[in-house]
Amino acid sequence: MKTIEILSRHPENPLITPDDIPGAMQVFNPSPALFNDEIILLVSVVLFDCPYGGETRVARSSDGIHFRIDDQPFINLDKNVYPYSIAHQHVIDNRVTRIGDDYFILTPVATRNFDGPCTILGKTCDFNNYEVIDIVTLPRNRGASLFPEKINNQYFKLDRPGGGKGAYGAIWLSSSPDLVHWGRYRPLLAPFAPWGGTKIGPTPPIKTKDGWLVIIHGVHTPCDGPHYRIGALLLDLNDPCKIIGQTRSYLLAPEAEYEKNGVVDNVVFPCGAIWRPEKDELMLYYGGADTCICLASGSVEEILQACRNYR
Ligand code: BMA
Repeated sequence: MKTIEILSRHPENPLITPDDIPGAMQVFNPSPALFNDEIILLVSVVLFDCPYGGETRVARSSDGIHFRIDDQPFINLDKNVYPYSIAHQHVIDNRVTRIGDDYFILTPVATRNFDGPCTILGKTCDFNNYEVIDIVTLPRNRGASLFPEKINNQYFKLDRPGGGKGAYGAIWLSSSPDLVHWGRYRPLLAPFAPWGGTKIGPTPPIKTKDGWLVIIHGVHTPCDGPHYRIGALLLDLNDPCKIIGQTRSYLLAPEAEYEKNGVVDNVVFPCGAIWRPEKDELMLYYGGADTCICLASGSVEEILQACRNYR
């Protein structure tokens, strides 16, 4: 099994490293959005003087390659306000989805003494002000990702319950009339051998003519520890419970030095991607070895073909 050769790494990778943020040990797992003429990344940052938790910063760029990074955290949960009083300070790995003029953000937030991360829904219209909305998953749930529009008059989200040490993490689907009350849970995809047998996780679906394209990560754990790779799924446009395509192999695996060696070795980790239909280009920003931020890009048409043909 080898990488499906569609995505190319940007020659300036890694685009963002801890050297770009004073006091940072890690800057990783970016969630991308197109905002006006800029590419925004919500980046996960761990500082040396806050070793037990990470924060989210906004990075902004006009060319998608060179980023300016805000010097303050973007998401500040008020620990004096119930229920956010249970939130631990680890606020990373966001998934952003634009719906209308708002950008909705799902954040898996660690909880102290409350059984692991639950997902908080918030929103912004300018990437300066963050407004918290509610907790929208029970704990042990990472990677929840919203679809960008209603389907049959309901909002949909992908979830990754389970996970954690020694556990098994599958992808589920749920729907909601208002983004806050969720139900009609449906199992979508179980972990699969050989490269996603430990756990898998979603990112926000991208609408294409052939179906909802979902970039996923898959984890395989040989004796040298977990290896994180990236693949894709294709879901039916009208009935997203139906998987109509899937890459058999992966689109990206830890092969470059900055993906193989870092704070956590052998990790390429996606939290979303930007599609430029006019150029048939997917811009996949991802974390390398939980240490830096990288870009790989390639043809969406070829990724769709790989999904349809189970390549
Ligand atoms: C996952 C998350 C990610 C991280 C990955 C690899 O469980 O914690 O933030 O990139 O593990 O360490």
